[in-house]
Amino acid sequence: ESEPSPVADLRFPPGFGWGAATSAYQIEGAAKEDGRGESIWDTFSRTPGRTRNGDTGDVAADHYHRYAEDLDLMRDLGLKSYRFSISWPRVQADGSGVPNQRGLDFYRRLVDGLHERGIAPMATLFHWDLPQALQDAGGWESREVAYRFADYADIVFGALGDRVPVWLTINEPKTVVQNGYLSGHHAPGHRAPQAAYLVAHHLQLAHGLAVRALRDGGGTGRIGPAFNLHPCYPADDSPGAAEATRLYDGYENRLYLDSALTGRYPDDVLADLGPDSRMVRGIRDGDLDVISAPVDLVAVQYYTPIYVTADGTTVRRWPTSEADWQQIHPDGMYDILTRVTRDYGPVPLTVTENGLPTPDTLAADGTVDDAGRIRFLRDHLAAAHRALAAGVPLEGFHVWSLLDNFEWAEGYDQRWGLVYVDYPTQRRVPKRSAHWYREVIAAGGL
Ligand code: PNW
Repeated sequence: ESEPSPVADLRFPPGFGWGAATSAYQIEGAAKEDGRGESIWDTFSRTPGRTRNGDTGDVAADHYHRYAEDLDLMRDLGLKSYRFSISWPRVQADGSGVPNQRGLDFYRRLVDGLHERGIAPMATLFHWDLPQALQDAGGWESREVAYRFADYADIVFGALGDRVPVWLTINEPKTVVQNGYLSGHHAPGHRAPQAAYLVAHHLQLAHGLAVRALRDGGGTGRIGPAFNLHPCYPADDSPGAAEATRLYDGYENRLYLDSALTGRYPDDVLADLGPDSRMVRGIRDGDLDVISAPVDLVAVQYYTPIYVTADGTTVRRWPTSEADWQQIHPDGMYDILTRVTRDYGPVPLTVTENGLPTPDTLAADGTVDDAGRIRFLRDHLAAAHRALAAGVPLEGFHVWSLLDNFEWAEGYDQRWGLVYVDYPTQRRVPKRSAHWYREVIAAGGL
């Protein structure tokens, strides 16, 4: 394991957005404070059997109270960009109606603290914590929720728009579809394929309505979607595998990219869903114009490739991380970034998540040695650098995650942070990877 030399061989452009990412429910805690309402993740995580060890985000990394200390950690790392999410039920407890000023004030303090430390805020409007009241009214299966989201976005733009240069609309619509409505291992925990793709359409609609709300409100910030993209490769050389991979790619990537960036849903996916599917019946005239409202950037989250066989199942090709769904394949970063640029043109891209869980422990000498994270990030940054060299307009790279946090159904067992959180004491300990990342940022590359 060699540490980087102070002079970088792989230089990133000046102004590159070296960053780290988090989300509200995963770090904030303070679940009942300052007028916060309940979200579907409160309900889900408090339901026995849904999360590992019954873990919830009630306390998480207690960031709501410790944000000032966390801002200092970011400054010490030398971050240029910090991606966080805004909790809708802190802003509107029931997902509609008058805003809760105390909730907005928290994000104002956070954003001001970032500026004071020279870090650019990047705010995600929705990272899965839907107000429970809206779920009770049908959740994302209800078209109405997309309009409620636009109202919420408008409130947030009004409160913070002057201080947030980059907005992301919906975090990973695909994960809501696949985990929330197909496998059911995320909130709201349904297994309903017909509902799932209607949800996809309403999430895309919500994205477009929020873009429109920013423009209509005269907002000066930039805005875009945040997609987790999976490069899909055939598992073998058979024509059947190639064909199955194409459709798989439609569901994983083109469903979201095509609708948002070209104003069309992919024909193969629509045909596969069928004209009587709830999604296809739920598309109204004009929806795709809303969904494809011009964006300023596309946020790309890359974790793993997928290898598809002729019968449409998947196989494992590379070693996995502690997350069983994650195969470690840095070339996938290059492939997915160059593909987005090739297929959708020169829209600016930023990597908003990349990382892995490691089996970290706090040693007696107070250090945390996560050599696996250093190797992983080095290899993925090198792949991102190759994409830059190939002409991809890549603006930044955000490690998932700044802090160890509530990893959804996996609870606190998986540690994804650059910074270790000792949950009993809430002490923060920068891991070896954090020290390494600080030097990468200072050197401007690897
Ligand atoms: C993302 N997959 O979720 C989320 O945006 C984060 O909140 C989460 O903590 C992080 O990645 C790590 O899981 C994903 O199956 C969930 O490929 C599933 C997948 C990818 C990302």
